[in-house]
Amino acid sequence: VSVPGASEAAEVQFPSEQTISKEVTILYGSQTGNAQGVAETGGKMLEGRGFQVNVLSMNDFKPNQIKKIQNLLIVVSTHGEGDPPDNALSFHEFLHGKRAPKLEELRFSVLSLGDSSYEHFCQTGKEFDQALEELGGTRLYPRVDCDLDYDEPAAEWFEGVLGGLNEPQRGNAAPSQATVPQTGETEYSRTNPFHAEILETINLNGRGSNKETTHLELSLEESGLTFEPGDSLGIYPENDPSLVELLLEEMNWDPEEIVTVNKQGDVRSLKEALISSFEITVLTKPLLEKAAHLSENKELRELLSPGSEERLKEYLEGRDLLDLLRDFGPWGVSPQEFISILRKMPARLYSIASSLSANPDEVHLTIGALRYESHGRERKGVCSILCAERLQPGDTLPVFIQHNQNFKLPKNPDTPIIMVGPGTGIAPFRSFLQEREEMGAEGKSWLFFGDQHFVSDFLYQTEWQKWLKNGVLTKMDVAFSRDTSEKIYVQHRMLEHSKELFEWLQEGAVFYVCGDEKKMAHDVHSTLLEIIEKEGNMSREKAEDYLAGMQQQKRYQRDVY
Ligand code: 2AM
Repeated sequence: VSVPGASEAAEVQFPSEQTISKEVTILYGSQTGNAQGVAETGGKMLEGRGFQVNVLSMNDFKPNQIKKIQNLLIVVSTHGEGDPPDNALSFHEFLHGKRAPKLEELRFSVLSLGDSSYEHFCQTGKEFDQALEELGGTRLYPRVDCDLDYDEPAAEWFEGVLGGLNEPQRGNAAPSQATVPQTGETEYSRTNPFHAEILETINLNGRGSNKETTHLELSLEESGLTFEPGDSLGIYPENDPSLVELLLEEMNWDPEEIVTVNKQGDVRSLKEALISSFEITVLTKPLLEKAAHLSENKELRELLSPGSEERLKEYLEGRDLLDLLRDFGPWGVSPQEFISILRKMPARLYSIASSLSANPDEVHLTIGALRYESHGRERKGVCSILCAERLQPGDTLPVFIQHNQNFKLPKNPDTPIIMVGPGTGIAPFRSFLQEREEMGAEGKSWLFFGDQHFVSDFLYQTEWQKWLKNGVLTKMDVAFSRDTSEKIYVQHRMLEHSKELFEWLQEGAVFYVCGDEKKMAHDVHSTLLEIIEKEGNMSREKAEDYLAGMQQQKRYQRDVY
């Protein structure tokens, strides 16, 4: 047994001023493309500062190469119940498993993306940070956990990292004072959205449907924006003006009072600010903590005290800012003080439903309207209801393209594809087939679609029929769950065709799933395993390896929400 003693320690080389490695590896784990975007933007910044930067998706990185790396940056998001994104799974497992090497030479830092309205906020980032520390790595800058509004903290983290990279001593570097030059924003982006004109809005559902699905067409003319099938469109929506009215009445505030809405000092009327600049429909623990400083109310303090975690969780569920204001007054606070504790209006991402080659200068979306009742009040999805109820052709929306490398058509047009997309999950597959038609692709394709009723909910029905007829689509199976006494879902259709489905997989088909994460994607995953197990005569463990292998080869891709 070798005990690390003085002699060994002395062998560790501390990089001197001259030997600071200029090589930086940035690994991202990203489901929707946010972390990927941050990694790429930050990577460019570091390159501009003279570093040799390699930006990679975690599943494009050979884990045992980590021993050769000196400077590692991790940008990773968290999903569902604190889960890593699909493309981070294998690397995450590797670092937490027996094969993980000692990493005493490694300098690292972690940026985690998350949403503070979820219990397991930034969990995956925290786990990477801890694992790298336990393996012996040294932080070149402390981990930063970002909420939905991640642009600024991410830029600050990269600045801090830059300081750490330039620091020859190991150990936690102090934040760098150097400011990152603001890149001239000539291009449209997340932080500089394009105002896209609405060309058309159509309700895709027929009479008698329980659903309202908006087909939205926007113009990208003169934006210079381009996208590929599988990418998403980000939209900055507006809050419901009638909800804002209620807030203003509750607080007895003047809608026309002028307030400052950001660090840059932009001003607008309070009413406008509440409509377009801030999130008012979601409560988070950090928000309540800040609000507790603005109210004398004892009950709010109690709710936040140790031991009340369960009650707090229950309170946050399904309530909004109006509930908070009503429940915990009186508020001796100015509008300016109050809005400064709110989260910035977050962008909503929608999978793009059209192909640029089929519809130049346009982008189409498929948006399901969200309405529900909670705590005695009707609640509405911010962006989906804006699109369903208030948008007219000629209006504009601030938008940006979110590239997503995790959901892409195979490069080879001959590769077979299997697509599972119930409900609005159908969106990217309309884009896929439009693109394959334009390309004259010859590969087989198979679509599974499901919704409640055949008559009212068969989204884009005539388009699939056209593609079945002209051969762009080879096979289609549908599952209408509420037309029969027993529910039939897409995964039941998959099982009915398990033999053929497995044959397609064996031929190298790429399997895509888009739509609801919690139930549908989970059940489709289990069904896929069941099919592989049965048709491939494999044990459960072998089937899991088979599916993990597919994931590694990017032949199992998910766009789930
Ligand atoms: P349901 O509403 O009748 O339960 C699109 O929303 C379709 O997905 C609907 O037909 C819906 O059925 C169905 N769906 C609901 N839960 C599902 C699950 N766990 N797996 C697959 N489809 C599901």
